[in-house]
Order: sequence, then C-alpha cells, then structure tokens
Amino acid sequence: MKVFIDGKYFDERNAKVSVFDHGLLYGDGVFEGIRAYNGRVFKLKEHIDRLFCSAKAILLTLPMAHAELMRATVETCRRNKIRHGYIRLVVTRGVGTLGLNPNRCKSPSVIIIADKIQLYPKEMYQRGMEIVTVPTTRTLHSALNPAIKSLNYLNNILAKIEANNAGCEEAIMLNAEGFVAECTGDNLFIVKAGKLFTPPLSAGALYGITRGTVMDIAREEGHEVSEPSLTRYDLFNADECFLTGTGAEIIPVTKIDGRVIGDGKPGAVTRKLEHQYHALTKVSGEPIYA
Ligand code: PXG
Repeated sequence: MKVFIDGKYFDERNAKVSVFDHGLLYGDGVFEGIRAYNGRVFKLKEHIDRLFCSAKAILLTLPMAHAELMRATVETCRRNKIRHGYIRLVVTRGVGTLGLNPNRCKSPSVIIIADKIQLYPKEMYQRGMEIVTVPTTRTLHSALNPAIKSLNYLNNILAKIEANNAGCEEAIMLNAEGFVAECTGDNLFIVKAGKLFTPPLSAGALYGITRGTVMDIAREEGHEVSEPSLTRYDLFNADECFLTGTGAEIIPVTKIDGRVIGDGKPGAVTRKLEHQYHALTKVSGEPIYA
C-alpha cells in the first residue's frame, strides 16, 4: 500500500508521523472517511467541502487547495489500484512543541490512506441491528461542536465502548438536553407513517454526507423529510429505524433499548432507500481511471 503524506507517497511501513505532531499529542486536526465504488470516488466533492469546513472551524489552514486535494485523493486511489475501497483523509496541525499552542506548529500535514472497508456483520444488514442508548452524551456544540469531524473522537469512542459492553455494535448518543443526536459513526433516521425524521444538526449530529444523500433520495421517492427534535419515545414508537454513514451505508435497526421497532424486521421504506442508494453508488462519483 502507498500512503500519501504531504505530497509524497510512502510504503505502508514507512508511512509515519512525528510523535510531536499535535494530531497525536492533542487530537488537533480533522479527517474524512470516503468510499470508492466501481472505480469511482463517491461524493468526493462533498467530503472535501466538509473537510474544509471542519478545518475552518478549528482555524487550520489547509496547505492544499480544494482541487488539489481532490486530485491527490483520486491519485492515491489509482496508485493503490482501488476499485472498491475506503479512503481516509487526515489533516493534522503538524509538528509542534509540547504544549497546546498551535502557533508552534509549522505546517499542517495531509495524509491520504486508500484501503479496504470494514462493515458491520452481513446478517445485521439482513435482519437489522439492535442498538442501545448509552450514558455518554454528545459534546455540547458550545464546547466541541459535533459538526466538526475532528481527530478528537473520544466522545464517540466512549459511547462505542458502552454499546459494546451492552452487547451491541452501535450506540444512540443523546445530547445534554436528552434529545437524540446520532450514533457513534452514523446518523439516525426513523420512519413513521411514510415520513422520514432525523435529528437536526443543532441536536449534536454530524452533517452526514450519507444523511444528505438519503434525504434527497427519500424526497425524490415522494417521502416527506423533516429534522425535528427527537426523543427516545419517538424512536421506540417508529415504524422503522435505520442508520446512515459512509462506511455503514444504510443499516436497518430493529431493536432499541429492548423495544422492538415496528414488526421487528427491516421495513419497506428502509429497503427501498437501501436499493436506491446502492444504485446511485454504482453510477456516480469521481472516476479514478479516466
Ligand atoms: N456521525 C459521525 C459522528 C460520524 O463520524 C457519520 C455520522 C456519518 O457521516 P457520513 O458523512 O459518513 O455519512 C460519521 C462519519 C469509520 C468511521 O472508520 C466512520 C465515520 C466516522 C469515523 C470513522 O468507519 N463516519
């Protein structure tokens, strides 16, 4: 595997960063996770847009322009002969000194890894997954805004550990007010009487690219989509529930905190959206091998 670091390509074993990089020392940086399907990078522009937004929010000036970063991402896929894969873009504050001061960091580092994807177990897509609400709440947007895809994912990791301790793969994270925010690496949707509902960004959700794509598809299919505040009660009494994410795509949820959702099987609307989403991944995206 060839890893892109600051304009050069390194073999996997030589792809290293300094122990003085503030990405490592403080989680000071931002990242993106992108999928490639059939030799195309799916929603590349949207992911690079979000990377720039995350960087802006933490006052990190990317050392590469938008178009340059798009080209480097595609080139990294090409060099790794990727047709189907997962791309991790990481931007760190760069090498600095011990001490928080980001001004001591000379220049941000850009890393691009193009690899294989790890999904949830296949039977979860077929039968639906069971998830639980965990004690760790999503960070306040006044503290560390969950819209920033930062290298500081401890909030999500703690929630993931709590879900795993409860025997589940995923966690529902509430915000400090007790409203549903999202899962640890996925956004959450419910379906009720043919209408889709997903928490608003202000509830502590990431502006998910898959979330946006699913909202577009659902509207095209004639479903109303809205973003109200949602409580656990709303989830328990939904007809259907599913999660969205670049890695997970669309995964049905059939049990929440011991409550069976709908008839306990992945719902018809979820299945239709999954079908349409997969169809879209097959025909769109930035070509790797032009
Ligand atoms: N919420 C959070 C907190 C995320 O990190 C999503 C929702 C879904 O967003 P997209 O744009 O992918 O539809 C994410 C992003 C991984 C991994 O390695 C995946 C994500 C984050 C971190 C790691 O699987 N998903």
